[in-house]
Amino acid sequence: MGIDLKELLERFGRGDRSALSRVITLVENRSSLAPEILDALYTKTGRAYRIGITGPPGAGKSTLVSGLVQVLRSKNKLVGVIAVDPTSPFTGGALLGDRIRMQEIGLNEGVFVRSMATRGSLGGLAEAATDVADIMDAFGKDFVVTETVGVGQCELDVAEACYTTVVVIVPESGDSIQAMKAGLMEIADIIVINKSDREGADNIARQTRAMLELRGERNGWMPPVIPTIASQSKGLDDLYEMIDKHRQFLEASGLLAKHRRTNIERTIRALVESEIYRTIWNESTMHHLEKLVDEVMAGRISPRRASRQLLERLQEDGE
Ligand SMILES: Nc1nc2c(ncn2[C@@H]2O[C@H](COP(=O)(O)OP(=O)(O)O)[C@@H](O)[C@H]2O)c(=O)[nH]1
Ligand SMILES: [Mg+2]
Repeated sequence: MGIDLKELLERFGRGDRSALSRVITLVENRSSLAPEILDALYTKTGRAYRIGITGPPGAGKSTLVSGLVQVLRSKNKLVGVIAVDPTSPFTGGALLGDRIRMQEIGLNEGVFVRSMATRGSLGGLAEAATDVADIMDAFGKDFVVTETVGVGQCELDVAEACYTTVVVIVPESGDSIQAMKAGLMEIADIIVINKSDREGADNIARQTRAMLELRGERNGWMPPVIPTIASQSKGLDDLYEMIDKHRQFLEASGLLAKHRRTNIERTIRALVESEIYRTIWNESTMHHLEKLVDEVMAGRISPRRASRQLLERLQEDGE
C-alpha cells in the first residue's frame, strides 16, 4: 500500500481533517514515514499553546476538557484534544465513556480529538503524545489540550511537557493528600477542585491552599485553586482566565521560552538515546552478552568486568 507523502502533506497543509488523522496514525504507529513527516511539519510548529489536564481517574477530567473546549470555541480558537486513556486490563481498549464524550466535542468544527491508548507498556508514550501535539500544532491549532491520568511517571512527563498543567482533584476525603503523594502537586500550575457541588468542597479548597502556601511560590508563580462543577459547566470561564493569566506570566518572565528549550532538549536526548539503544543491542552484541553472562554465572568474572569488556568491544566496533 503505497502512500503519496507529498500529496498527503499538501492536503494536511490545506487543513484537510482526514489528512490530519492519517498523519497522526502514521506517526503513532511508528511508520517508516514518521521521521520524514515529523521533520517536514516541524517548521510549522511553535504556535499552539499546550495545556495538560491531569488527575485521578473519575475526577471529571474529560468533562472538564469538553467544557474548556467549549469556552475556547466561543472565543473562536482552534483546538486539538489528546486523550491519553488508561488501558482497561480486561478489554485492553480505551474507556468507552471517554470515547463517546470525546467524540461529542469532536463533532464541533474547529476541534480535533484523538485518543491514544497506553497499551500497558509505557515506553515511548510521552514521545508519541508530544509528536501528536506537534502535529496538531502544525495543523494550525491555537490550543492543544492533553488529558492524562495522574498515575505513573510517564503520565506526569506528558503533563509536564505542556506549558500550563492543570491538576484536577475532587472533594473526596484524602484526595489532595493522594495527589500530593503522587507528585501531582509538584507539577501543578493550577489546581481545580472539581465536583464542587459535593460536600466538603470548600474544606478541601482551603486545605489545598494552605498546603500550597506552606510550600510557597514555584518559579515566581503561586498555583491558584479553582472550584469547578464541570458537569454543569460552572467555573470553566474562571479556569480559562487563570490559564491565560499563567500564560501571560510565562511569556513575560521568559519562562515559556525556557520551558520550550527544556522540551526540545529532552526530545533530542530521547531521540539520541533510543537510536543508541537500537544500535548497541544488535544481534552481535546480544550474542556477546550471552557469553559474558555465562562467564559471570561460572564465577569467572564480575558483572562490572563483563560490562567493561562489552563496552571495549563496542568502542572497537565504532572505530
Ligand atoms: N457531581 C459531579 N459529577 C461530575 C462533575 N464533573 C464530572 N462529573 C461526573 O464524574 C464522572 C467521571 O467524569 P470523567 O470526566 O469521565 O472523569 P475522568 O476519568 O477524570 O475523565 C462522570 O460521571 C461525570 O459526569 C461535577 O462537577 N460534579
Ligand atoms: Mg477521562
